[in-house]
Amino acid sequence: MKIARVRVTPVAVCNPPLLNSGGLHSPYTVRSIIEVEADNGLVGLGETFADRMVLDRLNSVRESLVGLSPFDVNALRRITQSGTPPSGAEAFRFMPGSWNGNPTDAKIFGAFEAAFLDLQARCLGIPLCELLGGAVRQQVPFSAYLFFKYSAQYVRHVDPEYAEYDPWGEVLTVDQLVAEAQRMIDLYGFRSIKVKAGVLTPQEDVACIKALRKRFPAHPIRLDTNAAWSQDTARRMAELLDGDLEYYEDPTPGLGGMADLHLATGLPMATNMVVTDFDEFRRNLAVNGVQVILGDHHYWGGLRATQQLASMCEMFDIELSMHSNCHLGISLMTMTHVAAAIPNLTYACDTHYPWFTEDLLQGGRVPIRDGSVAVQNLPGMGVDLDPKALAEMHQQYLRCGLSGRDDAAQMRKFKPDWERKKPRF
Ligand code: GKR
Ligand code: MG
Repeated sequence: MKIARVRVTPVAVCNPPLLNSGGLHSPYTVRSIIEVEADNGLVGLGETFADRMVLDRLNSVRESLVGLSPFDVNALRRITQSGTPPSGAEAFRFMPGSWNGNPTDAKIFGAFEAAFLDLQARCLGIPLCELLGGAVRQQVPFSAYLFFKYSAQYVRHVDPEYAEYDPWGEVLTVDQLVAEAQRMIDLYGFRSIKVKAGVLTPQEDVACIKALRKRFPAHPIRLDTNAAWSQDTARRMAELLDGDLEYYEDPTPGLGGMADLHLATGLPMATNMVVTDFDEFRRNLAVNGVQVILGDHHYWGGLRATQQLASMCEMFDIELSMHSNCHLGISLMTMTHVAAAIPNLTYACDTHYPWFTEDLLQGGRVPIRDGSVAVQNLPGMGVDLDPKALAEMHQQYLRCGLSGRDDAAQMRKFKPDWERKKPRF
């Protein structure tokens, strides 16, 4: 069996005005949808970033994959490693204020590898997680990912591209955040909570955690400022938050800063900012900076690399959670299958999925029930593309004109003097 066609389609999905310490989400998030079609007609799916540099690299290797066996992942690795490494200036931003240093090759390989593995599983007629070693859980838990946000009504005065539909409204106070949590938990049944902090003052963030703790006493809560707090602030807030947090996610910049904070507070430090590849993993071992790593197959180099990360975490007594960036259902199902096959991924995974209303899957959006996504006994990741929805979201991509993410620039449309500061408080 050979690969007959490879399609990479950039799409844009409507994004609400979510805030983080790096700025404001734009009205659209761009994603690349990958289809790897075998000569038997089966199609493996993948989804990844669509920032210009990634999209160009995906397109530049796409044709070279035609004729390969979908089982020949080593050939895929050779082909995706042959590109020119990006210069520093080309490195793209994929999380607030952080220019990811890990090689683009890992993102390109990982994007196609996920689709290759999905295709392999479809060819074998087994679920993707079975190919990955078998499901250790049939229901993969996710967390309620809370964001502060502007209301659509407010942002549309400046940027009418934001969708009018906004059932969440403005979320800029403690009470509004608790109401957001309540709504998200009522809708999806989440059993743990993640708060994207670093937007309001640290004291307000702490008040939010306290209010959430009171309202949802059984829900573990994690807080993530994306390095918006200084060492000193993070230490003082840790004292106030004593016993309230499941883990402290990127409270302060740098691996060294996280190590000092862990030493000072004893709290488990978690990251998706300072340990993002295997080199950084090694550096972390030397300083014990973080005790929880958020894996993410989109930039760790695919599904097998995520499993390799899991094994290394197990070997070195590091815990594993899962990072999310804005994504659609193909990413959600890929995350679900790899998480289902990793025994030591014991935390609920992050997901942005509830923040979107669109998707491009046959049968509509992926259901999240009781806070979990179910692994279905279907070939591959168990979902198929709706070609009409794909075409419409591709048109949306062409119309919106975005080819990446710049939360700071978007924020400056509202606050012209606003600057990204790391740390801010
Ligand atoms: O979507 O604003 C956001 C998040 O802040 C995202 O960009 C982060 O990468 O979710 C991520 C995180 O956990 O840091
Ligand atoms: Mg994070």
